Amino acid sequence: MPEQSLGNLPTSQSPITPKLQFFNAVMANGKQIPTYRVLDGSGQLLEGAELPEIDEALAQRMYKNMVQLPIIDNLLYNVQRQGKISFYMTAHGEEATLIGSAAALAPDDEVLGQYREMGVLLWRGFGYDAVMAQCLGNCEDTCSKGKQMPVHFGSPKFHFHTISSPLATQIPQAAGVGFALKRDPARRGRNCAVVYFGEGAASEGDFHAGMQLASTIPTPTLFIARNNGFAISTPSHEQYHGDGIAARGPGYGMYTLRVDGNDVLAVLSAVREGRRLCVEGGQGVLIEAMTYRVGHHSTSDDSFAYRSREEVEDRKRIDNPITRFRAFLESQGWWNAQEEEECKDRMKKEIMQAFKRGESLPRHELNEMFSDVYGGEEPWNITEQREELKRLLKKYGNTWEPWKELKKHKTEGKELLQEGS
Ligand SMILES: Cc1ncc(C[n+]2csc(CCOP(=O)(O)OP(=O)(O)O)c2C)c(N)n1
Ligand SMILES: [Mg+2]
Repeated sequence: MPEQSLGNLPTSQSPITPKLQFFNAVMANGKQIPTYRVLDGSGQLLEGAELPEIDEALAQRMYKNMVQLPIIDNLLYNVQRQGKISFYMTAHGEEATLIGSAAALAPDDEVLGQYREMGVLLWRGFGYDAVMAQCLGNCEDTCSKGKQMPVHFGSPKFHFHTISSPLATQIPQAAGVGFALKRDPARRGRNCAVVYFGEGAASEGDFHAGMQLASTIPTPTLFIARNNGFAISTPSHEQYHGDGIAARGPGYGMYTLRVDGNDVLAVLSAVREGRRLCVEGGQGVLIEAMTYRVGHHSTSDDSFAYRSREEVEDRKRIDNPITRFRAFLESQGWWNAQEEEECKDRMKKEIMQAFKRGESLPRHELNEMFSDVYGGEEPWNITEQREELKRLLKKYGNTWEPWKELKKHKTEGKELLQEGS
């Protein structure tokens, strides 16, 4: 029997009901939001699923981009252990989320990442030398001229905004970037801002500020939540008690999708369609990619203090994003064992070569430490800090420990030590 209409309040479209009934779910019958998948756990097309538009060349490019990530990650993780770089974060387990989304975006969509999104930059052509330059902080680092911690990439050329360590700051900034794109006649309806963030970062107030801004202005901002199960040691079930991050999208009136983040083809389709809605509608869209952080949070973490080795070993195997996509490629006749071997050998050589080259280069001139920190005229505090360093170097001379560091810099700090400088 159809429910009798009791009308609605003058200020709302909400139908009036005599039933006192609280609700606590976005989906009907209290079900959780479904997870969109294209490939099953072993890389076969799921019954009823549609393959995204993809040809052999694109599929191989995506696969190669996924495969290179753990090779770089393993190298730089070990290099940190040797004390050659100060810090590192891997993207182990999240390769499909990163590459599937990168492949779905336009190369000039503005990306605002959290810190695990190096794969997006590499997809756009950043290159191994630039990765090494940033992580080593050598004289070729264009991201911040050696001023930032490793993995804090940034590239105007590749439309990748510089990473900030304070969590979630990129989220309202992305809504602002979306607004700027909307105001620019050359980019309106053509580009969006894309913001990546972890499920942990989504607990920050900035997440809500960004969602609200993109929703109400509205601005073409694509929100990609990487739900990898952990915020350092806090498991996601302690991070929220609702139905994940996706459940919040409709609260802001945003088109929302939850996707299997270990299924690169599902991520490709999801982000293509999400991007279309975002750019054509000039509005915010939310995608929650479900994945698993296989690696430790960072080189400063030992995750076996809060999760079992068995769990990690299981998750490396179950729905592994790389082996799953490889199985799909092989089933299409687009890849074989020989290509796999050659590809990995070549990448390992190229990555090691880039590291060795990067390691042999000096750091930027010491003076660069103080440049480009702020735009415009140099503020007094930077001038003061430069003078202080000059004074200390001159006072304590070359017996002082930091003096030895000067040798690692181009011109060995001479620009600061010269009389009258
Ligand atoms: C405002 C702020 N609080 C705390 C931290 C310390 N911190 C760095 S990463 C992190 C966890 C973030 O987890 P999540 O957003 O899920 O991203 P993931 O590391 O899982 O990719 C924390 C608490 C920080 N960088 N900034
Ligand atoms: Mg996380």
